[in-house]
Amino acid sequence: MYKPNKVITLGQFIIERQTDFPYAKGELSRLLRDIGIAAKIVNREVNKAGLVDILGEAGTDNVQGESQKKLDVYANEQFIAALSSGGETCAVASEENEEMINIESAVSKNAKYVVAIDPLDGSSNIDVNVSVGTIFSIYRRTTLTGKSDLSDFMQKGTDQIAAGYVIYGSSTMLVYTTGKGVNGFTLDPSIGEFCLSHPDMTIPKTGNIYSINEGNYLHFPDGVKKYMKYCQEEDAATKRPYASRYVGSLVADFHRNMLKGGIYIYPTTTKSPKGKLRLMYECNPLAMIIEQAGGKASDGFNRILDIQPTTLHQRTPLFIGSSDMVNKAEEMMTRYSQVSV
Ligand code: P6P
Repeated sequence: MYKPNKVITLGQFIIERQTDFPYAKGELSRLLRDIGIAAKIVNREVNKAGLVDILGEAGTDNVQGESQKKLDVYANEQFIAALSSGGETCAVASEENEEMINIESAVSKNAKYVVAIDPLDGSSNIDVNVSVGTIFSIYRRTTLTGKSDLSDFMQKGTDQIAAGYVIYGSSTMLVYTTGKGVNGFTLDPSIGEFCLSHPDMTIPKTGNIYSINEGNYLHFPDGVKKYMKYCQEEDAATKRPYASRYVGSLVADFHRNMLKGGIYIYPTTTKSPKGKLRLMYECNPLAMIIEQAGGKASDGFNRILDIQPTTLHQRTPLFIGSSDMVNKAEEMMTRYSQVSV
């Protein structure tokens, strides 16, 4: 007898998991739905970027002083609009905006959540058709009433309510966690829905892929140099040498390593003495996801999720992926690059 595969859409899944939050009245579910809607809109533009005048420079710079691509400005606008109209978010902190954005309409609705987001990470790859991504982090506001303020965002990664990413690649996927495991949804363009395709995602305890920009080798800490040499040594028992895979798009490297096992490292360099990646909307959300998937995320010495933020756009070194591989890299950092206190 024909048994149709049961398709579970993101919306259905969120509602079914509502019971994970007995005290929630659906606000988080609606917030996740809003993010899914914006991701579908951004996906539509990413997929036709080569056909319309949406490629290239926007002629503006973001807070990091990086030239903004038209598509990352567009993506930023779409996610902020979706979160604003959804009414569940009282403030947004975006890589593309220097200051946090208060959503007045939501404040009047007593919205519970704030969202930190990198609307289109890896956007320099758009023009060459390499996968890009969105990364988001959701916190419960700590201020009690009225306008949100910076203190709502100055929460450790361990306080995140939910975190996720969207990868706009050979297929478009939304992967998220609310602290009860990690689930992946693939966009089915024929029905315009994200459908559950990767339930209960876990990262292999070890792997044989390392992702790092080897071009910065001379500027890396000695511990990173030693770990890279370790990855390159011949040793059949540990399946070395590992494969070097670096897309130059964090979400693409992270997602591949999640599925196959591996480690991604963006350490300090002379050009980025605090690391390049941002804590609030790149490292913390991916660290929550990787830990929920059984992996590990540190700055080379300390757990990412334990870092106390002090500014919205602060950077941190990032070692993230299979736990055995991160442990080995940390061992090298401790042995060869321990910062003398
Ligand atoms: P580099 C993209 O700008 C990004 O933030 C990540 O997506 C990517 O992994 C990294 O920077 C690439 O940086 O210095 O190696 O080009």
